Amino acid sequence: AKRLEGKTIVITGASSGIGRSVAFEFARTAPKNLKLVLTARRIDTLNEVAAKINQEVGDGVKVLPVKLDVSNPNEVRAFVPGLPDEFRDINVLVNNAGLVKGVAKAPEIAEEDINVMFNTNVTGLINMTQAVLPIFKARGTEGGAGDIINIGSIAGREPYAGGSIYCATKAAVRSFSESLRKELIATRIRVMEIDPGQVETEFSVVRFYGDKAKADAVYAGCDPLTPDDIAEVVVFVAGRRENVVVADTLIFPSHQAGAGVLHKKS
Ligand code: NDP
Ligand code: 8X3
Repeated sequence: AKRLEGKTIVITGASSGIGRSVAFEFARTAPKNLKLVLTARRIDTLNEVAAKINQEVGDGVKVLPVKLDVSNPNEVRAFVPGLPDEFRDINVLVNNAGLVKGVAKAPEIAEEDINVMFNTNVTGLINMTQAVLPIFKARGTEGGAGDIINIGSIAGREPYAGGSIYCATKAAVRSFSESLRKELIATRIRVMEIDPGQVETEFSVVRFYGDKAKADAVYAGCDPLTPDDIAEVVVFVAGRRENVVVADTLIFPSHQAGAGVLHKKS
């Protein structure tokens, strides 16, 4: 907790699921002098998350909700300059915002779905990273220069039918994380990737365009991870000693051993 004290943490996609849990977990772990910048498109939901965090941990944590669509390059460009001074000295960026749309197979995949997945999961993540890196680089080569934590997926390692675009976006995240770590070798900036398996969030509801019954069927007979399970890992890697880079992690629930390799209770 001491190592996180006084840090400014930016989380994308903090209105739901893993990102929301990451916000709570940072606040619980370092309830004194932490600054959290919570971003997503649904600002009302972010405001509720911010209020709940302060209700739970008190006002030692300063929470700033910011409406931000990471798939919109203009909004990303305006993000850092638009932050109040006291929230601009960012230490950790958690690139979590992401989504899957549909289970269509080529050549039936909607162009709109292809674009929204790539623009959010890949271009959005890259643009956010580039927006924040100058702040980290200005800290020079001292330890603790800054952390980029990218949320990938098992889907980026093991592509599956009906997920070609989503899987390709997560493979791109993985490739970008690895290149970036190499590009930043002369700095003390840490690039860390966390790849979850099955986590029950709004992910499947979004995949099935709001059809809750179809989303529930994904988890029937399964015992999926909770978003808190992943949040604990995110906060763990951010809290390691400055010279420790948890470069790469893969986290499954116990009934999963690959993308779509799930043991379901009948
Ligand atoms: P949720 O749907 O519950 O949360 C997704 C979050 O991303 C929401 O807060 C949403 O906020 C935000 N988001 C979506 N599009 C944008 C955008 N254009 N700009 C800003 N924020 C956006 O899903 P999860 O919590 O499961 O997903 C979080 C990450 O975890 C994703 O990258 C996902 O790919 C990854 N993941 C999920 C797994 C799972 O099984 N659930 C497994 C492996 C990885 P809003 O709608 O308000 O913008
Ligand atoms: C989500 C995991 O396998 O459902 O990233 O696509 S999967």
